[in-house]
Amino acid sequence: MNNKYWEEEIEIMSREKLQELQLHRLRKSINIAENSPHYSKVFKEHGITADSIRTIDDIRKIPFTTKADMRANYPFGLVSGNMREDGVRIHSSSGTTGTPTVIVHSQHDLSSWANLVARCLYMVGVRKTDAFQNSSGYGMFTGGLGFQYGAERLGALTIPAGAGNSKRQLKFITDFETTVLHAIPSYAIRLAEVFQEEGIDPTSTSLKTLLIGAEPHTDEQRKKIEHMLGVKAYNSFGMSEMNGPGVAFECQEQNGMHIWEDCYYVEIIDPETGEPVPEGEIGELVLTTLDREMMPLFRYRTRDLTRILPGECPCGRTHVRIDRIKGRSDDMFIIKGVNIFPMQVEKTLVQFPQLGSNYLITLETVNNQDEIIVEVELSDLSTDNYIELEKIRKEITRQLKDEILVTPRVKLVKKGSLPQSEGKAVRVKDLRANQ
Ligand code: DLL
Repeated sequence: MNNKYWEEEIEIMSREKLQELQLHRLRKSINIAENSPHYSKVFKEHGITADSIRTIDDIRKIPFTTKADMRANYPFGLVSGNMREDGVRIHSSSGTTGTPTVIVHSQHDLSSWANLVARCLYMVGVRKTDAFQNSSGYGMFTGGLGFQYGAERLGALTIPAGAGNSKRQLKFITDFETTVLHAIPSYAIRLAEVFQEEGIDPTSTSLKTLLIGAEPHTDEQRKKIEHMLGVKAYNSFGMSEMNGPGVAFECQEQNGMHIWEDCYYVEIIDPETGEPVPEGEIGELVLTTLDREMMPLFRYRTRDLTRILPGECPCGRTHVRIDRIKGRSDDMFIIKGVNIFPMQVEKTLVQFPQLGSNYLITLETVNNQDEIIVEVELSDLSTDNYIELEKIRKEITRQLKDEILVTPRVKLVKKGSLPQSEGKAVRVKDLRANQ
């Protein structure tokens, strides 16, 4: 093995070879999925067989799979393998509305997933001599076990710290000389604050690499985290339906995330029409698993909005890069006819050193009009002077208006006064009458 790639042959494979591999694996996945109650029906209705797929573009003959399909088939209607013979682990995501979605893995699936995570870790320079600490919960959330097995596959010394208990996280970092940490971005900020509170300079520890993902964050936020913790932070993308982490990851160029096309077929579509968007344009990410045997998913509508970055990556990997996730099509809200994503608000707020990182967007109906209220915590760098604060508030309002085109009501609140979520941060509360 050379010292740049985990699997050189696959990571720098020519596009032509990669497509051949994709076609081969797509056909194989169709053969497998004919055994699932859901897909056997869908395939029959649409005349899909492995033989009907002659080129990789024929994938478009297969209808999309949606979260609603997964719920309608709860719990095992999309499973292709034999549950008791071949099923080895269930992951289930609660989601916000009712029925959870379920993913079942075979031994092969878990092994392939661990390998993908190891590939991501290796890509950002993690080696077997590193100490890897994971601050994700070890349960149904795939950030726990997903990273655990990936880091073990790589041979790193693993510290399965689990979620929360920030002081203990710090103790592990200093006592066990953690070099690589995995955290969701909102928790990485929390840890940086606890370092400050404890009077420990994070740059005096052995920590050098941070893996952040599982929730949307801006590049500005990443830079802030890097600065606060004195690390390089790499964006990590995935979702339970596609195993979990290990789907796409930034390389050391930190310019877009390579999506592992030997295991996932990527499409970017217009969420309204379902048609592919022109090359390089933003749309909804649609993914097909290519190396899963227990529960292949075809053309899964992720609802995540991104684009494929044009050009080749200087790192040499040939797998396409997707841009930082701009938001989810179901996260977007419309105020006074304008489409707004929470990330636009974050991008503006993060520019102000007087502000902390916790914020909440509330949508309300006042006198039959939609109102947007942005509450944001002040940082330690802020002043107590009312006149100064009012000036800052006005400037934030002005810049937000420039970014989102409607005028929000901005409220500056004391550090620690907004709710701090245990898991992924909740950024939007929609209290409008007609929602
Ligand atoms: O969040 C898997 C994961 C764990 C990824 C740890 C990375 C690290 P779910 O809970 O199913 O799975 O949530 C998936 O989270 O559809 C995106 O909307 C969002 N998401 C995940 N990674 C990113 C990211 C895990 N890097 C959903 N940037 C996805 C923005 C992300 N959003």
